[in-house]
Amino acid sequence: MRIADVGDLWWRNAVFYCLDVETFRDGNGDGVGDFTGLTESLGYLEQLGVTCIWLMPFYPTPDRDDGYDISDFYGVDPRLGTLGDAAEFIRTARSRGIRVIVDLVVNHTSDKHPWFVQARRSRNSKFRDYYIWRDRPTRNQKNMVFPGEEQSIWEWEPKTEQYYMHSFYRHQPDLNLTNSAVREEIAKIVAYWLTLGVAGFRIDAVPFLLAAPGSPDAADPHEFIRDLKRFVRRRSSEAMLLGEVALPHPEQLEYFGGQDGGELDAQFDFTLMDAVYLASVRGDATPIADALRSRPKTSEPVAWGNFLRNHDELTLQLLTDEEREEVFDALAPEPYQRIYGRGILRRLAPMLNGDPRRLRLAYSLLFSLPGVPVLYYGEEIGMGENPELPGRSAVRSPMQWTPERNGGFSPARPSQLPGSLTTGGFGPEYVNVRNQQMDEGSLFHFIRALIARYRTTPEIGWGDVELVEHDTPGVFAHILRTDHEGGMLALHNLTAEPATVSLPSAADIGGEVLTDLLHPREIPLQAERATDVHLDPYGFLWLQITPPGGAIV
Ligand code: TEU
Repeated sequence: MRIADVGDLWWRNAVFYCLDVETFRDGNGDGVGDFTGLTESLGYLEQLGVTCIWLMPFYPTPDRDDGYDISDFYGVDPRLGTLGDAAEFIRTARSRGIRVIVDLVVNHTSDKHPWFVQARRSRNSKFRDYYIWRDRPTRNQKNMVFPGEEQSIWEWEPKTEQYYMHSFYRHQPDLNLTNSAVREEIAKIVAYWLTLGVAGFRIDAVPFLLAAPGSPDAADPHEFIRDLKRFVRRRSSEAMLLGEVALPHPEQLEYFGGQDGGELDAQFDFTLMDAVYLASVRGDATPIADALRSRPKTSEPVAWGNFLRNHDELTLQLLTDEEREEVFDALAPEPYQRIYGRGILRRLAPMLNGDPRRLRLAYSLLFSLPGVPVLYYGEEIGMGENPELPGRSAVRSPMQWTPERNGGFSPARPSQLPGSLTTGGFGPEYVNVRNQQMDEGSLFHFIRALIARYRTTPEIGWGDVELVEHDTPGVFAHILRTDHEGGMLALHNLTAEPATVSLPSAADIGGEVLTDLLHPREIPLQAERATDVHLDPYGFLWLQITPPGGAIV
């Protein structure tokens, strides 16, 4: 790979780690996680090897949607610390080589944001057009995000006798992005956080950044994202935009800006995430191969954020109804584990019954699929959910640091915590950072090793993917390379049975020897004919394709 190709696009092989300051670590003993606690935890994150922290919203908020209801874009929720604490955290992370990106939630504000407080009071308010008002609700309700919790995306405002639009909860009025004054506000917000040292933004709910459905003044969200990208690039040479676009691949291409780019730098791959679950439930690699084939090609370098879980429900909306039922039946058999008819309120480890082989297989896939891995806090130790917590909070319980009280998250009384910890087999007595740090055979050490390998294998983030043809349907085999020769071959056995894969000849693979990147051994390739490679049940291999005279870097 030439340096010129790599440029400054650091996010192409970053390791992202998403966390909520509120539930990560309490530094002042009041029961709530804070920036002081987070800053003190940086050594841990450095040891794990993550290179970029994505902070979920930490801004002042009425907290009716876990902080995604913002009442001041320029501040810090006082429960989490001061603006100074946040700035100090961003600086300290950077000095340890870890970048920070922050959630940019500008589809809506809280109804307690001063803009909305004024906008709803009078039709003549200068903030009225910051939001979307109609005399009559439109019939088009296809953007309903919380079926069962909200009946409509329109809410009546009795004082000024109009409806306002809210794609999410009724306390989250949608901003009117067709209004240039709103766009200027957003530019100021972005510029402000860049000045404080963040390296980019996770843009919330990108497809919703439209005006009211069917309205004549519907904004072109692409124009907005293009402008935002240009602006961000002018202000910072390194800042990136990672978009949450939970849509099928062809529509995602548009949010990269089409073939030529110019919009988002990176997007989460919801299609691939759903495919990984379907494939592992079926023990069949086909869905993963199909998902990778359907990824759109671009001439500009863009990045795909791969993930297994995030802070929301595991949304299976891109699967067909039958496929979704298959995943539901296998991973969320109980009705209380499901939500909105599309998602699962569980973390990965309990879904896989804590089976270490399946967990390792899943993370091996996450770190070797083409793109950049995004971890959600606690995944590295196999944390579980707390089904006692309401809705999506189930997967947002406090980080488990030690086996002691409150899992070492906070010395406060348990009733002061933002949510109670997981109990039972996934509780802190059994699943915690301290024990796993001391145990070389733990999931923590395994993920740490994967991260280290990922970081020294730039092909995974940068390379082109080739799907290897073979006759074992339960095994997913792919090659990542940036040049014609060499690269990495990964094999994943998605089944509970041992498997044998017949690999193409050395000439076809483009190397002489396969060097195991996770264990010390080599597999010579046959020059002219197939080489059989054996995999354990749920086994996997990362193999460097070593050309003649080549060596591990
Ligand atoms: O989510 C927005 C979003 O589009 C998805 O969560 C959506 O609900 C799902 O893909 C099904 O379509 C973001 C945040 O991740 C979430 O926590 C917030 O509640 C939401 O925005 C509102 O800000």
